[in-house]
Order: sequence, then structure tokens, then C-alpha cells
Amino acid sequence: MNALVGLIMGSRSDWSTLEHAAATLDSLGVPYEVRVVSAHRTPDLLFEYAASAEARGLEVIIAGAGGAAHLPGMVAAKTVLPVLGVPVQSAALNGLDSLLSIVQMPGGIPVGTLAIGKAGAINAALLAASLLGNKYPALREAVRAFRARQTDTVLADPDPRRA
Ligand code: RP5
Repeated sequence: MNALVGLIMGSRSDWSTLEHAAATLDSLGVPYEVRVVSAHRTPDLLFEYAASAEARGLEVIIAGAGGAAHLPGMVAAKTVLPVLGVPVQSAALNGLDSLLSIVQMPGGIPVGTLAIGKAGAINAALLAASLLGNKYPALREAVRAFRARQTDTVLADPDPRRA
């Protein structure tokens, strides 16, 4: 199946965060592609990627970036596909810079902004699968099964002292 999710990030250095989104998409069976697309270092590629995403069959874009994190917002400006932004935890400001750069979009150009770092990457993938689940029943069931496994794992061993 062709990629339904475009998983993009501003730098190779973001992969250690966004690989958690990739692993989650893998576990749910969501077809996706991965690219480094930098708002600042490859602005023409960003425009081309975002402008062509819908025609190429992508249905959701997950964009992760850190620091002056313009990637998700600029992608959202060039496509009507849903864009989910993952703030990468920066060294200088612990990701607060990334979060504020991504979340404070002007009215009219939405970016669905997730938590800073690993949790945000995982949840971006889950949210992408939930959105796709409106159209693809198998993905809806994959999300339901993920939730059930998660619940079972907690209930199976409620004593936090055991490793
Ligand atoms: C952003 O600048 C990237 O998303 C990355 O989080 C940050 C630092 O990039 P590198 O200098 O590590 O390539 O554009």
C-alpha cells in the first residue's frame, strides 16, 4: 500500500525522537514514508513536499522539529491535509522553544500540536492512525487493539515495585 502518512523532520538529529512515531506507525500497520525536510536549510523542498503531498496520496503529515520549529506551520500553510506537529526537546530550552513555535499558529492555519519529545511522537502516530481510522476500518481496529493491550499490560501487574 502507498504511504498514507508523511513523517518528516527538520534534521537527522530529530530522528531519535521521531523514530518513536515510526515504531508506533509500524506497530499499527500504517503505511508511511520518512524524510528530512528542513524549513530553513531546504525551504524549496519543504514547499514542494507540502504542495504535492495530497496528490501523492498522503492523508496525514506528522512534522517534528526543534528550536525555531517552523516546519509544521509552514507545511500546514501549503496543504489542507491535517498536520500534526511534534516539538523536539531542544538542548538550549528543553523543547519549550519548539513547543511554542509549533503551537502558536495564527487562526486559519491549524497544526495539531502534541507533547514535547517521545510522548508527542508516539501520540502523533496514534492520532494519525485514529484520523485514518475514519476511512480505513483495519486501522481503527489496530488503534482499538493497541488500547486494549495497553490496558491489559497495566492491569496484569499493578504492583509498581516489581521490575
Ligand atoms: C531544527 O533545528 C531541527 O528540527 C532540529 O531539531 C534543530 C537542530 O538541528 P541540527 O542543528 O541538529 O541539524 O531545524
